[in-house]
Amino acid sequence: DLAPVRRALLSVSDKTGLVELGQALADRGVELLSTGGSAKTLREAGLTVRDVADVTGFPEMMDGRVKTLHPGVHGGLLALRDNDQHMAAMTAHGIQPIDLLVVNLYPFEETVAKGADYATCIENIDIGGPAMIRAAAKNHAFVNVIVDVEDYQPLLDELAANDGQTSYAFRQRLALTAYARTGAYDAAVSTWMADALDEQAPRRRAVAGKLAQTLRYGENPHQRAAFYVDGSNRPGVATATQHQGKELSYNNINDTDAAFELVSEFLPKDGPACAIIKHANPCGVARGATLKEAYARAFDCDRTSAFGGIIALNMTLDRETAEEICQIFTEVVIAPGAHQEARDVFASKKNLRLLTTPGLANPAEAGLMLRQVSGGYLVQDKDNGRLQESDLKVVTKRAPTDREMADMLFAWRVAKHVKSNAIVYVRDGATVGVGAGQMSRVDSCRIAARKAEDMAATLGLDAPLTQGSVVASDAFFPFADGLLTAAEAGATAVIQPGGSMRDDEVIAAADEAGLAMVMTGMRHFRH
Ligand code: 93A
Repeated sequence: DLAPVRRALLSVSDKTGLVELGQALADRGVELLSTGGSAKTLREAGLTVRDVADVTGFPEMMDGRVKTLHPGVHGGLLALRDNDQHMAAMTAHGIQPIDLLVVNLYPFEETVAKGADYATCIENIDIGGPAMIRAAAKNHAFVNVIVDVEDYQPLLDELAANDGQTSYAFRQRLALTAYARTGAYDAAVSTWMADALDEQAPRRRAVAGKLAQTLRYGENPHQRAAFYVDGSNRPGVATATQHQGKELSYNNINDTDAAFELVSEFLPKDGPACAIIKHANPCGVARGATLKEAYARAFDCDRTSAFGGIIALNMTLDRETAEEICQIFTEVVIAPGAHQEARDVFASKKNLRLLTTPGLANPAEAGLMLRQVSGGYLVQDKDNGRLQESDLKVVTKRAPTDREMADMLFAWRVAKHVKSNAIVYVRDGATVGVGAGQMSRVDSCRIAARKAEDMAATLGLDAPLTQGSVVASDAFFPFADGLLTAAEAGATAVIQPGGSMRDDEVIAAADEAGLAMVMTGMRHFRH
């Protein structure tokens, strides 16, 4: 199953390593064919190269849109070397076999990332490159296809080990890499275009991504993992700059994303905010007069869980906040910027990863969410639901006070980011108890209240901070029991979707307990 490499076609946008590869191939006696810019680079290095135009009998035309799209190229890539008819066709039409294709595509993803205009992005959609890659990959029984600079050296090693030939297994792996690349490339085009047209219909959006990073392991050390980016280039963990600390792990990426999406609910113009995440759930979210205070108040929601957490801030990290954060062990801090002084403070904390983004995420932006199930994917719109005070319906005799209203809106935004069943107690713009991921809503109410009691003991308070708090529930209370648990914990106002068969019972119980309650008409399940 060894196949010789006698003729190579090199057509690359990224010229890194091209001359070295060309030289090594030429040294092995391989004939080099090449397209305009690649041929020029090779010739300037003193190598002998034949122009593809010479093979096709056509000049490169239409601004390079048509260079390699010709039977002289595709026949040479696709012909089965052990098929007499194919070989006869080659002879009849003067087509010569191409045994090695080296292509890297027009930098479409990079062009989009730079914020290029529509026409520039269109011009950077490579057509001839993917066509050749797919042809060569299909014919991997005989042909080698390289799409990544990283594979140049392995190719040369393979040729060296096999006297100028490659093994079938080697070519198979190259073909696999090649199809992964063309698949991701077209997905990037599709994602860009869907964004440009603001198209959200799942059937018009491709689901794929580009490998950004091979991770050390997945959720657990025995699971392999990788990070793929979709090319949409939104502010977030995928596009953040890491300033220090070890490489992000799978769980770090997942939690950092959760933290950043949550804190992005709070615009800087409304003041500093901080979210601390553990296991993808918030264990503290708060506003503050300063960023340091926002962090300290978020920390005070659940100091035990915050240890080893992921912190997201909605403003540029300052020195004071950085010093406060350094008091305990934290895995990751993400913020839309960090002052040099703050970075200096972190410099001694070698394990702390600091990420900065060009801005906050836009929680109102449309997008898709993807989840894998056995045998398929579930695709849905991102939960970008957001409410104003005017969207809420007061259903109790007592209307909420202004303070309760502000806290309810805060609690509702947090609840959207808590795994169901989600219960969030908030007082004065800070969570004071979070109940997450329970199968029963009443359990979430109890757990959140109990956490507040534990914190009261830690902080030496007379009463838990749930006294005088408001409570948000991500879905309706099916019975009055959850609501009554919250009232017992000291909550005075409730925000919930409503829509239960027993809404009347729940409203009556709220009235009896003297609670104010508003209904949102919107649910925020998150699983
Ligand atoms: O515009 S294209 O889609 N039309 C083609 O026929 C074609 N053939 C190769 N782009 C084409 N290519 C691409 O040109 C390759 O994928 C590669 O990225 C680039 C190399 O061009 P040059 O050698 O002129 O720098």
